[in-house]
Amino acid sequence: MPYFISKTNGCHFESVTLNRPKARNALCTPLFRELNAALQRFDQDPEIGATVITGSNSAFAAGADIKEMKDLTFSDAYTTDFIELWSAQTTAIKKPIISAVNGYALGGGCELAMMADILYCSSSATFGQPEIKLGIIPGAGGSQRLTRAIGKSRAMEMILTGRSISGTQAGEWGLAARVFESSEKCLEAALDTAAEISSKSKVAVKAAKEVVNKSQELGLRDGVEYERRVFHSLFGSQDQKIGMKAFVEKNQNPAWTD
Ligand code: CO8
Repeated sequence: MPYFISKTNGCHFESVTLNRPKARNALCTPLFRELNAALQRFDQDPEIGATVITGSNSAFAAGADIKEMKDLTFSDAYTTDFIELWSAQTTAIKKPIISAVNGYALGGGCELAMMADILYCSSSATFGQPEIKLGIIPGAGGSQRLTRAIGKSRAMEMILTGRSISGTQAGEWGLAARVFESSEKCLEAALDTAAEISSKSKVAVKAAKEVVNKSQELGLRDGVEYERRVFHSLFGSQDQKIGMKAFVEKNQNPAWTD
């Protein structure tokens, strides 16, 4: 059985459903290899504008595969750069990724959800970094992305105790962009947003993702400077001409070409 089900939606965006139900979608090596290979494929496909990643109603992903990791030695982890390639590849994707989180998003599952550009969840979702209970710490960016999303004190409490929070709380704390009353509504909204993003200029969407992500790495002055450079460069695109001409001509549906 494949580790995920991939669906092309009207040729414009892709949705990936993690599919390892017996292990609550635990992220074993073959699963994230396949997931990254698919994300890279979509990234290079000119027809596709965005990707939605989701799991089942009961589990987005219950973390890295503990059974696979339990006998790992320091030497193996260090020499093979365990995890590094996985998160480096996921975060190198240039087109928008939306995570639709229902059920458990724990450990590496929470980290995968946070690697997405937009995070939606249902109110009953469960987010947590329970690694401390296993004698380890988050290893795929959880300590950094969670802290940036919800602040140091809340992230410390979650990471030091291993306590989880609900989807409702994730919305209140700013981890999720939007919270829905059911799994179905959450996925539907994620697909709608992916469709909307896919209808926009691809060159502008790519540039927008790039500059927002820079805000996580650069200070304000350098970030604003970076944004201005990319903004200037878009005046070299066809889509800038097409979009502004369409506005002036009161055309609501510009036909993007870049
Ligand atoms: N790894 C391996 N197997 C798992 C995992 C997991 N993370 N989570 C669940 N399973 C398996 C269980 O072992 C069980 O298997 P079996 O039927 O063979 O006994 C099956 O899935 C069902 O699990 P439960 O019976 O426990 O199901 P419940 O519905 O009672 O509970 C929970 C669901 C709450 C999700 C529970 O399974 C749980 O607590 N899982 C572990 C959560 C966790 O600790 N996650 C953190 C893992 S460490 C991590 O992610 C480090 C991140 C490093 C970077 C990321 C790299 C990929």
